[in-house]
Amino acid sequence: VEDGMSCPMEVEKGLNDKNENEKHAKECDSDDVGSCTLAFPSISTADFQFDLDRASDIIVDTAADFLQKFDNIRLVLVDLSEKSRILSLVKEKASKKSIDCSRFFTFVGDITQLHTKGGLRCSVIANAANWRLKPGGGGVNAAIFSAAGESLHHATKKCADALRPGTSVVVPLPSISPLHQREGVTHVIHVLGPNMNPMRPDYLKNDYIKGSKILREAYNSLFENFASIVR
Ligand code: AR6
Repeated sequence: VEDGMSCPMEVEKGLNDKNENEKHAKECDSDDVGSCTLAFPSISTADFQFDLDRASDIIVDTAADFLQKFDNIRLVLVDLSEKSRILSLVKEKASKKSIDCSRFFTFVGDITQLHTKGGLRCSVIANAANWRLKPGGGGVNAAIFSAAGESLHHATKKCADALRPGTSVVVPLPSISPLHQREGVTHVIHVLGPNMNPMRPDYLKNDYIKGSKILREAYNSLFENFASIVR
């Protein structure tokens, strides 16, 4: 359904509606759909302080390109609050581009509780990681490592020691992980985006030419890695 008009996205309110959550949850309420759905947070836009307007352009562009290349997959951008500005921007821009909203949509909720709290099945979730791939820190990284338990830490170590900005790594989540058991998450993809926060090491000093290139690479890497799991 390449028709943005058939999806009233409530963009004019600027808020992210609960009814929309429920609608998408119903559409995704099967294991088959869940197994080809990637849920991801907005990389670099909180702790790493990347500009939201630029980030939303990059998310919509890279997602649209990816959806054209692969059938039968879904991408879901998740954030915690109904007032999330990044969700509103992405919704507005995706709607303007007439992206099929059954294959790419936004969702309000905790990415570690999408099934139990949101009724949404997503077997693959992305993490906005740090370069050392260490648990904790804050944001979505702390939430995912804490919900997944020790086994994610061990599984991650087997796959990689560190990440370069703009790259990602797939980690199969052991079946003993509570995140696997409770939420049906089979893989976590750690992604390292560009850092624009002067209080963190290696920040890009407001260089948005470099930063945007790295964020684009990060999403392309995430989506390609997701495709390699689904294939
Ligand atoms: N569920 C869904 N979205 C979330 C959740 C959650 N549980 N928690 C946060 N978000 P951030 P970054 C959203 O700061 O900017 C860490 O310390 C949040 O609102 O997690 O890439 C790492 O260790 C925002 O939209 O990631 C790194 O050092 C998005 O997730 C550093 O932060 C990303 O926010 C990475 O910073």
